[in-house]
Amino acid sequence: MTKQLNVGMVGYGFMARAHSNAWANVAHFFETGNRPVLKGVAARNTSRVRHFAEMWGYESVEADWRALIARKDIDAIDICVPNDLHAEIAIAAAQAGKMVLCEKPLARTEAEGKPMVDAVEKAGVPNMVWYNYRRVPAVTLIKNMVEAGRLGQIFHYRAKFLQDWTISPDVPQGGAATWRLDVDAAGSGVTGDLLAHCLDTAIWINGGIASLTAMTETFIKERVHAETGKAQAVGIDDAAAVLTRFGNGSLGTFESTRYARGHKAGYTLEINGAKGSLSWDLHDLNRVQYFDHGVEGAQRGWTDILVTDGDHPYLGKWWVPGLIIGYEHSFIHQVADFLEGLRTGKPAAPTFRDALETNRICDAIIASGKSGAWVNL
Ligand code: SOE
Repeated sequence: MTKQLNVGMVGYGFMARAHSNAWANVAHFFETGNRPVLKGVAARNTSRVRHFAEMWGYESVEADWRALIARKDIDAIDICVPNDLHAEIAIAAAQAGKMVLCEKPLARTEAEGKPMVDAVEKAGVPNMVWYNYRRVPAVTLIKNMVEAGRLGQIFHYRAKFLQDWTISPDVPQGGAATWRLDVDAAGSGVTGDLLAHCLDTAIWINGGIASLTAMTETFIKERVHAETGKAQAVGIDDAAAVLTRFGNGSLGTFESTRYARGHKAGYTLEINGAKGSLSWDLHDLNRVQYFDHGVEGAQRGWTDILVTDGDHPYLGKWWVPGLIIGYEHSFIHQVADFLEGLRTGKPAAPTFRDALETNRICDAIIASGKSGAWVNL
């Protein structure tokens, strides 16, 4: 029998739209035993949150997230606000016995994330962090192929996430639209915002990172703060380049920046193993490039796999082979897995505890960027 699962959203920005779309649509495509209902949304800006509620069909609005958490008719709290607010909301939600879903990164630092993990585990409430790129079917296919041993021993994992929207010194820091540039709100710059995605996918596919060294840079040292109107030192990393050694002996290279002119969301990854290579590009997200060294010499070459068939991950629930899907589907898949986890009792990853590891790696990157030293994890 299908149960109703009442969702309480905190926030109304870009990520709240991506998550709301997932909650609203998941039950049309995935039978998970739970039908999410957009029950309430909370934010301080009452006119904006009312407009958001109307657009997405939320049944009610609260001006304070505490009121949303206090409500008996809310089952799950979904946190889509700047990183500095994650911990307080998540801990309060867990203590009130709600399921808690949190936009990535879990927290600004590992130290801030630890009590969040403790709170959800103490309360025994289902929890998950929205690292959505794991659920792009092509990325899931790569994970499955690596796990099945198709690449053999892994030598290299390579990933980058490139953007270009902060190159102008006129972009402010802080405030609703540009809090990602304010170290107090975000915790870090590209490391926690972009590289965290690459790291989450990497440790999921290739296992844990044993040690790393990083170069980080802040190209623009001062920006006006949107809230005070005053120029203030910039505390975030604008770019990061990282070398890692994985526990399985392979080498990793990671890069993220908001200063790669022409790149808007250039997330790419590649893995090289003894038996083959696999690569993926977010801008062509339905495809996997596969080199199989096992193919007879004269026919050996890169194969372009269009990941839209019914036997590809998640695709059996969508259209017919050949019809592509997009960015928003990764969130629908994540919520489908979360609901499936409720049904089976096997929690969907990454849980808060899983995502704390990504925070730990991000902290090491920031520390190494300052010291120039290798960090053992
Ligand atoms: C930043 O521009 C951003 O929106 C990230 O915050 C998201 O996590 C990433 O998926 C796309 O870029």
